[in-house]
Amino acid sequence: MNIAENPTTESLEQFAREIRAGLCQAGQKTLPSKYLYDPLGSTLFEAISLLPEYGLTRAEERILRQYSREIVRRVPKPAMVPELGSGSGRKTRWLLTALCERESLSYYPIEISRSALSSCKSELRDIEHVSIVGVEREYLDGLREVASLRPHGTHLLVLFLGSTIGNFDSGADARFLGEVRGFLLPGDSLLLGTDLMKPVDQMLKAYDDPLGVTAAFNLNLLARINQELDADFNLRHFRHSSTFNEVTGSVEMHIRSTREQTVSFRREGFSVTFRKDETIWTESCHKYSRESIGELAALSGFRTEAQWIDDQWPFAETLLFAS
Ligand code: AVJ
Repeated sequence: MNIAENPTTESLEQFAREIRAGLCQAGQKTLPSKYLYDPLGSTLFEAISLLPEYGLTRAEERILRQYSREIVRRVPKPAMVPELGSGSGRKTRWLLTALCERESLSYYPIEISRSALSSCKSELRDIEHVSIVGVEREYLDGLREVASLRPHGTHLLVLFLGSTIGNFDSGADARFLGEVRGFLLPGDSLLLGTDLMKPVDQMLKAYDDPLGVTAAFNLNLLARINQELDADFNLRHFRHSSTFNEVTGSVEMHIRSTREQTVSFRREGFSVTFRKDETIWTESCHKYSRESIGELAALSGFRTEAQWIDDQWPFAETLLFAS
């Protein structure tokens, strides 16, 4: 089953609007990182998660494989389980398997990427006693929808894994979790995955691998824009770059123009000029400390119930309760 947004013209218009706004604003050009995940982008991210330099996904999977029973024991039943950005669904398997040992339940992956949603559904289809209801919406719209379906007395366990929270700018992460909190009742829970601060060279390698998979993932955003908006980015004249911003504590992915050039958007009827070495900022990946997770939780109306940290790659899974 699926709860789908009405079809694609509206989302194509929104895509066009957001791309144009990000490229035409004064100062630093930006593109929203959520658009990295078209079918090829989602597949490239799956490949990133297998790279030796990118330990994040494997760390979280180790935690969930090892501690899902313990996590589930702390969550009241009956439970409904929405997930913000399910991706392939591979890590979620461990939690759903532990949950359905005690009750049958509904799982609601919330995703704007239709291809991610359908691979998640086929990945998890075989788990017994779990019915999967895909929600093709932005996170907060999807969560509002799922929360409105809650039967009286049911507990919500919201999953927000993979350190996707780190893609929000600092301050925006707490505002976003505050909005999530607004759809919950006291005692509902949020399982939050966050990548932790590590030595800078280790973080940079994770976002600039020698095989060039991350570069392909980043540049694919331009290929997607070419395809969907009939633009003419020449991908050979742009380069992937990653830097660590010491002030914000985030790895930033950029796309750098290797020359002065103009890109036309024929469908939209505008063009954008680039100076040599000018960049488009496509993603921030904030790295947390244990203290900053606690502060983030408190600021947004949650308290920390328990936390698990991987011993090979600093990554934290934190179970929060709505206060
Ligand atoms: C999927 C958002 C967790 O921020 O590390 C991986 C995306 N970007 N390599 C991250 C990503 C570049 C990833 N998340």
